Amino acid sequence: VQPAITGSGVFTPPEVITNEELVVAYNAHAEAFNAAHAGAIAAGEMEARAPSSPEFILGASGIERRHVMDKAGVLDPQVMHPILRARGDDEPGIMTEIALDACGTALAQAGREAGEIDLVICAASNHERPYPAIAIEIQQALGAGGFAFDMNVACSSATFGIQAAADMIRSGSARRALVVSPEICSGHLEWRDRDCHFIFGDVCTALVIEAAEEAKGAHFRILSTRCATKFSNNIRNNNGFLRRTRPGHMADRRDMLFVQEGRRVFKEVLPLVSAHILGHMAEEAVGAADLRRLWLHQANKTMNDFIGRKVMGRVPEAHEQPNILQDYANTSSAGSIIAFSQYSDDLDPGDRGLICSFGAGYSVGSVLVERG
Ligand code: CO8
Repeated sequence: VQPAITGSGVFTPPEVITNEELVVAYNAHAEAFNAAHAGAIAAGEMEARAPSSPEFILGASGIERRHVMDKAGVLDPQVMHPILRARGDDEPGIMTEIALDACGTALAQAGREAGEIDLVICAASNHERPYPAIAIEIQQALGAGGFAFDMNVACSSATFGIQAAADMIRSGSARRALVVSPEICSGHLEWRDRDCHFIFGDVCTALVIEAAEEAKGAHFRILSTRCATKFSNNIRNNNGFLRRTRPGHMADRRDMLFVQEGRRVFKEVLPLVSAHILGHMAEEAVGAADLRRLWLHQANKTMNDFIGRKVMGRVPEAHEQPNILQDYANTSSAGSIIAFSQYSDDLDPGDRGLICSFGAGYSVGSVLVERG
């Protein structure tokens, strides 16, 4: 059995925050913080919060704006996080809600009903609860059969999810899968930290994966997948269930949100990813000239430019390595799938491309596909 991607969908939250709006909110927060702690700052006991700027953000990352589930809370200098309606245990959670939207689009593209799905993988970097699995709630809300489970490999969740689904379809344990990545990064970002306040946005992507011979229309055959991991603390989150067992755990909440050593990540991940993609291509006897497109993880434009150059052996044309991060920011595992979903229609049968994620872990996942 040759597995294939037969449908893709992206749910994009309607609310947008531009860099300019973000910086106004952050700078107001920083000014208020500095005023409130003027004494301690003057005495050298505390560091003043320096202002952010739209120019820095665009130059350092390539991000121009991001979509979020709640703009008002994030931009309120007194709040600085999204405010989302609390839901009862008997109503669908917010991750399920956005997953249904993205799955609906993917199913329509594949020409499939939800009842024909027998595997749902919710592959994301933050699940709103540990159990019951979000994927099982999505399975029920859709009316899908079979089985469902959650998995988390941070930014690489979607590509690792594609590998898991493709392997299960090949082995016969599932016939037709949805790999869905609801990423509500805004709930997990420290918007009061200027080093990272601009990095993330919210979105949900979904893919239908089934045997190529069952595809009803245009599709992408999954030729091969390759996943790799290497432990690193440079991107870390300590918000696990054991947190209340740590003495003084409520005093400092900072490490329960997203924390990273951005420069080190940048330097260490680039060679890892370039070597990973080149190794995968060599293994499959695929050369740069055989690839029409790279759909890369969407964290940073300079990072993608570097990887594109290494992989292609020249500066890639914009259409060969499309970025979406200027509009979405980093959406964790969803980034490369948004790029794939928005920039794959124009490929011709037989054209090949490569989806690649990378992120915390570290993890790298690449998927070599061919238009069917
Ligand atoms: N405005 C103005 N100045 C600033 C700002 C700002 N907002 N922020 C920092 N500066 C200053 C710094 O203080 C520093 O000053 P100095 O040189 O005096 O110390 C200077 O600007 C340079 O700062 P950096 O070295 O931090 O800046 P860089 O140019 O290296 O860019 C980036 C920072 C954009 C973070 C860059 O390093 C980068 O993109 N790194 C890789 C990031 C990455 O790929 N991370 C992967 C994370 S994704 C993942 O796997 C986690 C998934 C979990 C999901 C989480 C959901 C929330």
